[in-house]
Amino acid sequence: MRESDNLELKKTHYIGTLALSMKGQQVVVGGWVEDLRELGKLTFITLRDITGVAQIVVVGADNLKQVANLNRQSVVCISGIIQESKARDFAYEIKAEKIEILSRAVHPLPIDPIGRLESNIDNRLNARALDLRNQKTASIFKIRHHVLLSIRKTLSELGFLEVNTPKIIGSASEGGANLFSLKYFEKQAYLAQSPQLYKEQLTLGLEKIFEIASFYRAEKSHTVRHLTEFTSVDIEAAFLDYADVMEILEKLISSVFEHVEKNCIQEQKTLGIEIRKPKTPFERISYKQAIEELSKRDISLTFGDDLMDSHLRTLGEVHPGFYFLMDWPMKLKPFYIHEKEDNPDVSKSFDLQYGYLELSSGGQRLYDPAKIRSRLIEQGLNPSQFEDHLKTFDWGMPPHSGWGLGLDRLMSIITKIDNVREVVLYPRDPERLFP
Ligand code: AMO
Repeated sequence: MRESDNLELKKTHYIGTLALSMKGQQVVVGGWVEDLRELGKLTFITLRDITGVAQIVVVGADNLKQVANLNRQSVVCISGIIQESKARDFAYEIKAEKIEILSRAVHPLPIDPIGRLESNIDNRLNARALDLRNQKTASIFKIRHHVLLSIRKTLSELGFLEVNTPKIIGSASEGGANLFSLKYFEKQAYLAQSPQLYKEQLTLGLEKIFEIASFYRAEKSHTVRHLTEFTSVDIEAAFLDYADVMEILEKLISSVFEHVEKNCIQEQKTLGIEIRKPKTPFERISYKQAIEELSKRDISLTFGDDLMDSHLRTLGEVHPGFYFLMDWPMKLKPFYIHEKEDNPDVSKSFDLQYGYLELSSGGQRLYDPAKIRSRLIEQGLNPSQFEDHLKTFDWGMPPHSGWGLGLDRLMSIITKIDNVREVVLYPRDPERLFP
């Protein structure tokens, strides 16, 4: 509910910048009423903005009348003087002189945004904007911001250019399965599953590129790690082999943890977690070693069998942290992955795992168009649908490698929160299309 459009008070300070050393100074703060205690001649308001909380003392008949019955989560601007506080939780408080009520919260609210009353994840997601007033939820997204900042910094310093590729596409990038189709005027279009083909093509003009964007998978997976719209961090680099891009991924993960450890101290406290830089180098185990390890645990697989969720869970018990699972059989890998020269059944590919969870996959790419054509046919795909892509391989395509990293899964590891829905603002899964 809107109170007034004539804003007289203009916020001069964020709460996080105030201190007792500013005693006597006049400030204007603006935020949300987290708590309000009416004690007769005095009302205490706990006011929160994005940077913190402050105690406001309201005295005087007019001011007291103004805040009487003010619902929690209403929006106010308050001009007042900083003074010492006797309260246990506050070193200073603001003695209100002028109060403007900008917007009244209408109760009952769908969830308790302070988190005193626990709400289940569905109710929280249904009221996501309000859920962000819960400091635990806000901390997740402050950390996410820092993760993105760190990724952009690391990749830029390594000479990668950030690009944006189309999300509305005319044919599949990763093969036909899991594609969302949509009507594009009179034509059929799809939502991109990954930037795979574009990022490979861009290496011939820009050499080293990265993209951070939403991609779409029409998978009816009901797990804590699958979304139909997820954020992917993708890189592709000319003249690098798969060992080189694995090193880049390791460096990037390590820098992200280091950055968040240092820059998100309050957020770690709020979430009750300690974020620590993982030990590098990450362990590197081959697919062949993995199936040997599994056979010691009475799981018998032959070369070429895919690793199912249960297998990855067993491997995750043996390798609980980050590790690369590499050199997968060619037959399990997409058409664009390069084979090993000394053993064409084995690919130059890898997944980055965290325990059972796959965080990233990548590899060295084929860059001989004839080989790509025959791989497409082998996999039951029609090369004629890839002609726009294949023709670029005749324009001076360099050897290249890259990977795609699931940002939402990385966030769930950093924050130690299992369900990726918690670390995405407005998650999309087979059931959830709103808000
Ligand atoms: P892949 O399909 O393995 O590889 O995807 C890369 C990473 O993206 C994340 N991811 C998902 N996260 C949440 N929900 C989903 N439905 C989902 N699907 C994938 C995972 C996964 O490891 N083009 C290749 C990458 C490359 O080779 O460069 C690709 O898309 O963390």
